[in-house]
Amino acid sequence: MAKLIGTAGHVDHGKTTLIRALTGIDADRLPEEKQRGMTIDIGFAYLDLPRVGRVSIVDVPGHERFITNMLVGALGIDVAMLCVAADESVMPQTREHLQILELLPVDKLVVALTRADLADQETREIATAEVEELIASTRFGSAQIVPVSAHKGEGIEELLGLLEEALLESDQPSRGPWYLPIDRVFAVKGHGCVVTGTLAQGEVKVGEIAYVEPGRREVRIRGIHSHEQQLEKSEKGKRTALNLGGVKVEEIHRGQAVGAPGALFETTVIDARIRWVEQARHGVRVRVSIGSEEAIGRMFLNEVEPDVVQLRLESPVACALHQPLIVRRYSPPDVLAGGRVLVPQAKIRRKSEAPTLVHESGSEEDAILEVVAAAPSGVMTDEICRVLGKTPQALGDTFESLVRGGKLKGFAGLWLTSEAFDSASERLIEALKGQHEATPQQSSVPREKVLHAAKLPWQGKPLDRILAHLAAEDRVVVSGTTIRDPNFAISLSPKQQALLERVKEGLEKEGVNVPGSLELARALAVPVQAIDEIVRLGLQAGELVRVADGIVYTLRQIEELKETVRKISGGKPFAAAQFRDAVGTTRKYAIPLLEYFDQIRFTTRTGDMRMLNER
Ligand SMILES: Nc1nc2c(ncn2[C@@H]2O[C@H](COP(=O)(O)OP(=O)(O)OP(=O)(O)O)[C@@H](O)[C@H]2O)c(=O)[nH]1
Ligand SMILES: [Mg+2]
Repeated sequence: MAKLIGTAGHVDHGKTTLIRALTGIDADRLPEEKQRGMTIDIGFAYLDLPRVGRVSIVDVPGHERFITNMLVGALGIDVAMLCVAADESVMPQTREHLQILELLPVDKLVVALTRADLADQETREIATAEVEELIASTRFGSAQIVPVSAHKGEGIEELLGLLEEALLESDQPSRGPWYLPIDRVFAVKGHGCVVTGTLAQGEVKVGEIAYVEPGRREVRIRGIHSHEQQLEKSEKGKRTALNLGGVKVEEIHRGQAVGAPGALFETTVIDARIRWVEQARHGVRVRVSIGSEEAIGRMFLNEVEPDVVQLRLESPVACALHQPLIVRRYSPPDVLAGGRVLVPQAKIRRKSEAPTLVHESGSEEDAILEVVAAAPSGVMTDEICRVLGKTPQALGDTFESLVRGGKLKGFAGLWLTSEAFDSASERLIEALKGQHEATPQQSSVPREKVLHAAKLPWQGKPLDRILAHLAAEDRVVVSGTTIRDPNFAISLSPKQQALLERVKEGLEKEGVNVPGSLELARALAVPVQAIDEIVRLGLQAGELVRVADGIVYTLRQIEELKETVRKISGGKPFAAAQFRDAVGTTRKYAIPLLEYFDQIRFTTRTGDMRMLNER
């Protein structure tokens, strides 16, 4: 992987001049910069080193007014070149820049004691001592310090050697799909929109589809350039220009980022693991530098994890998992903390609530299991992806292998560990039994009631799938929006049983031409409501069968009618009229009966004929 060198240091301490001496390139490209002799925005150059090849260099401004631009440059660098003027020694931005570098994933530091020709031996020694003292308390304590003069050429060869050494030693793993925070946008005649930035991770190739965030704008990588070379691909650490198809220059701006599908999230709430420079109070207004963007928002602390903060931003930013960031106070803009993104799209939570943390080093499978196991009644795909900072596409294969391995169960996007599903479904069945006991005259219970009793939040499609799964295992019987325990039979009171017996008699008296509830009510001298009620219970108890609206038979009648069908069919197809005549009825009864037989798969209809399914 390519490494990016970046400068750092106080204003006028010779950063841009040193880059010119090292590379021959003037990184100050803006007319205003040339006119004022001061760097305002980040500038670029490159070096060809014998043992590492071509490396990109980003030059940052030293003036405190342009610190926001300095951060855009610093957020991508692997090896830092801190410039301290030998004749001026350590100054405020020397300290501030060093502080920032320490918070970022910068691997190595080399100190150039610049403008050495302006300092006598004693002055050089004082500056060296002050720099040594400054870096001693940082993680760059062993950094080399080399006096250089860009004007006289002193130390330039030595510095090149030290940079090469640092580049060879620096070891930043590049994990995850590529993305590039956009720091410049311009149009190239005949090519359209070009964006530039430092590729933050991975590898980009010509022809790929990518997304610009925030805004989820789909683009195609039409071409890649790096330091005037046309390339087929570019990699982490390289200054890269991407020619984007499918978008106009006016639609893209610095602060956005472009990345492979799944690399970037549009977000306003970020959980980050940080290191503190100055402990801030809960809810402090901050500036968050991330990628090439500076967003305003508030920082919220966490009592459970003191190194995890939540950043709630006033406007959306593009954000990648593990992306570095720097947090400064809104005003005065002092550096408060810096670190990396833990959850790109975080959920707003209270100070006392533990953030969802996934072991940052574990495998993807473990990470998913960890998130799923934390939610005993299941967690949706979106939520898992949000916590892990990955897209559903990126995690698809891992989900599949977890399901195949029997560790995970998925129901229309709701995921549970196998153990959690077993215990949750056990709870559901227990709750169902409880409901049956509470309402013994109801054969089936509304599923919402059961879920409520089992304290399970399942709903919608996942719920349908879960119940279908349990039904397939014969653990529940589903009918519409109600469910029943397959072993449950409703129990009627003696009085109800007596009335049901009279209704059955009334039905059987008329043979196939069964009376309706009005006729039954009249015949039995019972209110029609009572008939309807007992018929409902009889149906639920499985003692009556409803063939059509208002047409109900007893089980015995159905058995007799089936017997007739067996007789007339004799292994051959039969017509509805044959059945009608054989049982001595009209179409009013014959057709619903035959349709009922089709429905329970006793018969199968083909055209005008029916076949018995039994043999
Ligand atoms: N004598 C001498 N002067 C130098 C040397 N390097 C830089 N300078 C002078 O120092 C001044 C600042 O140099 P720059 O390279 O612009 O400093 P810088 O660190 O890039 O400044 P900013 O980008 O604005 O922070 C210029 O006038 C340079 O000519 C050097 O090696 N010797
Ligand atoms: Mg400069």
